[in-house]
Amino acid sequence: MECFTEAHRTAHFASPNHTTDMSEHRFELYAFWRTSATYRVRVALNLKGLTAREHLVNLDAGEQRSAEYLQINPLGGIPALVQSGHAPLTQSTAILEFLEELQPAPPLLPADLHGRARVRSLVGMLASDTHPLITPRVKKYLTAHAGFDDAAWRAWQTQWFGTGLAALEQRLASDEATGLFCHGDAVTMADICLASVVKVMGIFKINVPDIPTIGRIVARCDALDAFALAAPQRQPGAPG
Ligand SMILES: N[C@@H](CCC(=O)N[C@@H](CS)C(=O)NCC(=O)O)C(=O)O
Repeated sequence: MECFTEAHRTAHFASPNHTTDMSEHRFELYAFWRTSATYRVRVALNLKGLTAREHLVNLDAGEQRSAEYLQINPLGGIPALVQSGHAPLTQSTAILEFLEELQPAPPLLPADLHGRARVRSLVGMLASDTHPLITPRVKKYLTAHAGFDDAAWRAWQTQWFGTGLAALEQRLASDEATGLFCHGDAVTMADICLASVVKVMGIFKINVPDIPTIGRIVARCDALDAFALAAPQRQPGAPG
């Protein structure tokens, strides 16, 4: 992919419990600074002490719909993760599962069957039922075909962020499995997806009221270096 700008980044957090020699793994991450789904992969790479060379796919310039990028992800979504010698991996949650299996420590899923199902369910609420509604391709369609102006788009964002996060808040606040994080007291994929949605809400200045459990969990995530270093504003290409 010659047309995308390269940006080197290195994870700074080698887990003390690594079970595999990671020197053999080299990844290329097709990314853009503000994308929620890319943030998830950056956090997971950081937590697992893995590194990737980033290639910037500029969403504002529509590069995700270029012929070059559509060869990597025919759906035109960021991110894609490529491990040398293998086909591109798309879908951030599939990439999280891949990284979890590749490098099990630290675990991003609970040890028990029902716990894993709960975490994956929380992930689905965020990554499948909330985030896809506010992507650029949805905005492009609504603007071109449904007469949406900026105010209508903002109302749409507020509606779907609000619906998703209010339901998640209700679930987290009422479920005894919730701990310091979404599931117990250790970071899981659910926290990564939660923080990813809250990050992009911040970028678009959408405020969802009355979500104290979510607020305290995301604050705890943000205090961890693996999350802080993945913050959109700290990525190459972010506005100064
Ligand atoms: N379900 C996909 C979503 C990928 C996706 O839509 N990413 C957004 C950025 S967060 C994107 O690239 N959108 C481009 C567009 O909508 O045109 C995933 O989790 O990887």
